[in-house]
Amino acid sequence: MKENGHITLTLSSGAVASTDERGRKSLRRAWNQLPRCQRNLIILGVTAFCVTVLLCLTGDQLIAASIKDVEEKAIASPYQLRREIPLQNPHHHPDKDKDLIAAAAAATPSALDRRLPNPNPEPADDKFDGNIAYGEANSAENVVRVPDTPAVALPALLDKTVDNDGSIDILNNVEEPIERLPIEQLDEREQLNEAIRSPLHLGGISIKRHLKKIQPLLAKGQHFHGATNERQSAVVAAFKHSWAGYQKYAWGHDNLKPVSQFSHEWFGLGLTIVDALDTMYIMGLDEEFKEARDWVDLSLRFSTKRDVNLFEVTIRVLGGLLSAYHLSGDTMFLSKSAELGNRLLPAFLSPSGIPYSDVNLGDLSAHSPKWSPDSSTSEVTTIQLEFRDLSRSTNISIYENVVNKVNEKVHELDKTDGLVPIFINANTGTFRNYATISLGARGDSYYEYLLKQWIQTGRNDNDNLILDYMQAIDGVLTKLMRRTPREHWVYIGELINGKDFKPKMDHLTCYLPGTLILGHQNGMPDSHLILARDLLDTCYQTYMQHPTHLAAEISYFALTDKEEHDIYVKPNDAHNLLRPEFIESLYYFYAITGNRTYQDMGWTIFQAFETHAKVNAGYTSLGNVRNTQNTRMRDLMESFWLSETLKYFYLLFSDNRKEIDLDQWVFNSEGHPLPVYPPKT
Ligand code: DMJ
Repeated sequence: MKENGHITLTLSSGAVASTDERGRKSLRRAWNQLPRCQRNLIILGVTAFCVTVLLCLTGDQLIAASIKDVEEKAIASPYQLRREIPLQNPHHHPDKDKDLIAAAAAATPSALDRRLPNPNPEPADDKFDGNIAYGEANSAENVVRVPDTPAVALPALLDKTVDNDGSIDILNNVEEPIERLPIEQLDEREQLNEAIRSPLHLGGISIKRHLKKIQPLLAKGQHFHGATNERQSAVVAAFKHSWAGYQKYAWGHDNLKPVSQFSHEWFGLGLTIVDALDTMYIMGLDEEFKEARDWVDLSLRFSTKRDVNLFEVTIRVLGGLLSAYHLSGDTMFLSKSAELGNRLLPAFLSPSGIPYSDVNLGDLSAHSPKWSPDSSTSEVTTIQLEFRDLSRSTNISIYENVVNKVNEKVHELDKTDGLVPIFINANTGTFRNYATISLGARGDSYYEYLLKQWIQTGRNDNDNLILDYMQAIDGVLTKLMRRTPREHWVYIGELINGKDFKPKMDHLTCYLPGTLILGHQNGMPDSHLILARDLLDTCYQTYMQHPTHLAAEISYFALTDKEEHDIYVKPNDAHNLLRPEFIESLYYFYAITGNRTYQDMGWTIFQAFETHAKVNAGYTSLGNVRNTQNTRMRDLMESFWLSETLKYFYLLFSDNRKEIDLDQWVFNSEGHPLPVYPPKT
């Protein structure tokens, strides 16, 4: 003890500093007199002490600086964090990082976009000339965002490596992974927030790594042999003609304007390419598919700060990517789907869980439409097939959970004999009072997805989905179905204010015969089949009664025999947008019955499109189907022409009516086939 005390004293810095030569010698002597093992122990202790002091100071300072930096940036811009993190990495090597970023840039511009300033920034006045303008920002109160970076987000943000999906691992040299709560152990709201904060992650790790982890679950891909007869070849030729015009004049843009030979932008997501992927795959257009695939891989970006419509992007882009993934087995499509799925999730941050209609994919915020506080009922109920498929494909439940909640909410609301008003409020979760009831615009695919979701999930008995569907079709039969006075055409009208019958039917409603026969095939009552047949005939009439053999957007029906025609079209409703619904129904009738009459009906209409809609650079929408000499070309080739109309024509004309087996696949509302899953036990 005494010796220890002496040593302690002589080692104190002040004493050492004032000691003379003699003192130093006596100190050395005293040191030498100590037993060797004691000296070693002391050296070890002092070294450990110094190292600890050094480490603590440096480490604390580093960690403090790092966390402060992260927090400050989180407040300023919560979703840009990833870009900044490498700069705070104590292990990072600036030159190496530069090289890695450059390599990633060469390989994946889309990934680079997420980390470097955009070389082609969006013009400040971001205008849209589409049907609906989604460009302007909403007022701040109406916009929801995830709260700024809480603790759960940090581990995910820290766990990164530069890989093909563009994420960055700052802990490259650390052997032990950071401990984090497994994503499925977070409560649902936290899972939702976590997915939104880290759109390049799945389950807390990079999407790519997650997909590697679930390798055995991944899709294997399907084989298609291409056209086998003249009609199918004619459809393939129509597809190629459309594609060539799009490639030449609108490549990478949403749509083609085939008359002016220009592009049309809506969401800036290359809609035509993504929507057409699975059609090309099914048609066996390998070269075109490969080119489109590479565009998706290298150029499809979701990080642009731009409002998009949740429903449209879900059915066209998410549905298109997922379908391309299932058919081709290429996981790049699943990877893109997962990022997009995460970026769409802010829509579900509403108080009720009913999604907002608009999402800003780059900003990760969501809001109601600018023109109304309400979402369309069909839009919030026509995202479920896609979000569920994303969950089942990635083994991450959050996507399915949020859309199941929408199902539950809507199920609980009061309806009119199973029929729903066409507007619903995302804040209150209730239908708009006195809104119209319609199986056309804003109502249509609510009914379609009740049946198709039930099929997708293995057709469980007593599932609310199928109970609601059956009740709704009863409502259609009792409240909306009528016959014309002379020719007895069956049609589905609307209830204005939820009660006053209007004999108006959108072309959109012509999807219903197909859905009804699909339901009948899956056990629904014969009354559904009878309605399906009658309605199919009427829809055919809406084409055949015009000299162009093309249907108008909206048809009206006589209520009494005093009216001149049983079916008539008003001048403002006489346009044709190349819509698919009737061809879709013909396809279901052929696929389910094998009756080739439906093929012949489809062939007549295909030829009408060839005659009136085909132009040098593609196929165009028309302003007037009532006069062959004055069709008034409207100059837009919608992406659904490629994803749906031509796909359904092609499948309708197939010699093999099970080219897509309806027991194994369910088409989403944009014509993208997704797999049917076995029932959950
Ligand atoms: C497509 O985008 C989808 O079919 C949607 O469900 C309704 N509208 C168009 C086609 O008409």
